Amino acid sequence: MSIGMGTGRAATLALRLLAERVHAEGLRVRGVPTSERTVALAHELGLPLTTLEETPHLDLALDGADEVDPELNLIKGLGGALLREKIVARAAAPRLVILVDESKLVPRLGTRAPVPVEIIRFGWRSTARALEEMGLRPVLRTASGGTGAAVASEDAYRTDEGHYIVDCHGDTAGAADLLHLAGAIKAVTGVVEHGIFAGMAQTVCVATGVGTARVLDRGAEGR
Ligand code: A5P
Repeated sequence: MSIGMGTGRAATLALRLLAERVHAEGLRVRGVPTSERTVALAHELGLPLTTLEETPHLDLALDGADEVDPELNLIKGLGGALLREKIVARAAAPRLVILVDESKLVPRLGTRAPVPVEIIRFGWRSTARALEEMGLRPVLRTASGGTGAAVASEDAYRTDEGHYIVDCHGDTAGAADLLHLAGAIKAVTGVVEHGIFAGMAQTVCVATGVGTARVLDRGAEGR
């Protein structure tokens, strides 16, 4: 199988378990990693890699999420890999399998997490201002973990593609209009991608305890 390899704690656990089976049972898999961290992990685990150029259609993508709503829409990107994650999820469509614990389930997206938005570095303050004019409160993500408008851009977090991320707080919980919000964010010049994954997850596995999980599936009724 060809597998999209996510980024973050849940994806790391899944890849470690997958590697055990690859080595014990001789499963034949190859993966497209969603970050340089996952590239390093795959090398450490001895999992073979491929690229989307070699393997444009994936059988499955495994990843975590920061929030999951009742329709299985997601916020992703607090780990900083949302752009590659979304490209890999699209290559695996519709087989995006999300692994979370119960703390990630929310009634509406934006309940706890901001919406991460990946933007190009050139003119980033103007891009952030355009997001502000939409009623959002974008905060430049820093490498050091500090926040606030006064943070020097030298300390800005850089994605694997060399972009910045602004975490958008504010009234993002209006999930009734989620697609509109996602579209409006994407339409801002300077925005590369946002962390709203609407209608992309087919299955969400929710860990409910040690060794137990329940599975939420998007069925004919949308979940
Ligand atoms: C990485 O950019 C994110 O989308 C992660 O997949 C997400 O933040 C979940 O990560 P954890 O499994 O570490 O909570």
